[in-house]
Amino acid sequence: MTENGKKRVLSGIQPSGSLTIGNYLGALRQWVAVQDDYDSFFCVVDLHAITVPQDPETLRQKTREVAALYLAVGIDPERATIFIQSHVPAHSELAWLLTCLAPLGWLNRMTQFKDKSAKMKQDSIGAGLLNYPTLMAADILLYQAEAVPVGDDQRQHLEFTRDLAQRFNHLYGETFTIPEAMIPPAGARVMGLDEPTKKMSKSEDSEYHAVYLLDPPARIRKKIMRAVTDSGREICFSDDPEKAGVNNLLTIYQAINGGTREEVETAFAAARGYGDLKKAVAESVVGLLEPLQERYNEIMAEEGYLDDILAHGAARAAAIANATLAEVRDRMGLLAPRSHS
Ligand code: AQP
Repeated sequence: MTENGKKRVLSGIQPSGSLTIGNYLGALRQWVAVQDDYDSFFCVVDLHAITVPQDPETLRQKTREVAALYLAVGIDPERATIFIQSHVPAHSELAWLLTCLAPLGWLNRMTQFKDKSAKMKQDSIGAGLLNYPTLMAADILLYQAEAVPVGDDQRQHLEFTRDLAQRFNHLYGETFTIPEAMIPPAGARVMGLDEPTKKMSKSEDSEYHAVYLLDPPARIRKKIMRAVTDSGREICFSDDPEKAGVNNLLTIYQAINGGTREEVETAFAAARGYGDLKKAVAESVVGLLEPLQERYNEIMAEEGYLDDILAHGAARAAAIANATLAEVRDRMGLLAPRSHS
């Protein structure tokens, strides 16, 4: 519990590409919903992005883009703290201290590491990719966050964070709050439009894989109309991998428009085929993203606005993070520095 009596949440997104509707439905939308009830910290996790190779100029540009999108989706800097992870050095320092406690066996078991490293040449996999969950644990634990709003793919990393926090508390005494994952009921796992058995990701290259938050309406329609489905006609939710494409389109529709699964299926009972479903999904996505894109353009056009918010956010975040870090250093036996007089 914080000074204002509210529980705290922290979450972040990597500026490793253009944000997708998966990032929005799985994470961002929840952030907007919780900002009134929780003391909220949302960061752009640039240190996570560099666990795989990034072009420096593109990374800088994407970092600002992601921060501006946080504002454009409705995160209010008066109510929530928005900052860039690397602007608060405590994240790197706590990550190192926790790295020294993180069992290699736990890290080796992480699905994201296995998936990402499998796509890379063995000698180009950086140790940072393996240590990614330890940095994520540091992000969360620094703020003593009680809840972490994320999509379903981050469940395992959250479990890792909880285990590591418990290990620290056991070894050095109660220090960290044990966080809970906050996973949305619909939209927690949006799948790729071109390959609906695979999670939609911002760092996939294929042109028809994802709808990006900044895609113009014509491109959104084109991508959704080309989404992979099956040779049937039945429009219903299903766990059958054959029907994964239709299931994904229905999931996106439901996540945007609400309603139960039955209500969504009933809405499409009179549809003449998958074309009608795709049109309805495309219009829902366009309707969702158009106002967001307008706000994004306004934010980017206002000189200094974004940078001021980020500077203020980093200062606010650092005050809290540094206090936790000082306690951790002390508990681990690191000599406190004395200022030079
Ligand atoms: N397809 C998705 N459906 C629902 N939620 C999703 N998230 C990501 N993809 C989906 C959620 O968005 C947040 C972003 O997390 P991240 O950028 O730190 O890393 P990620 O989960 O690895 O996301 P991406 O888009 O797949 O990035 P890349 O391609 O760079 O690895 C998290 O809350 C995540 O759950």
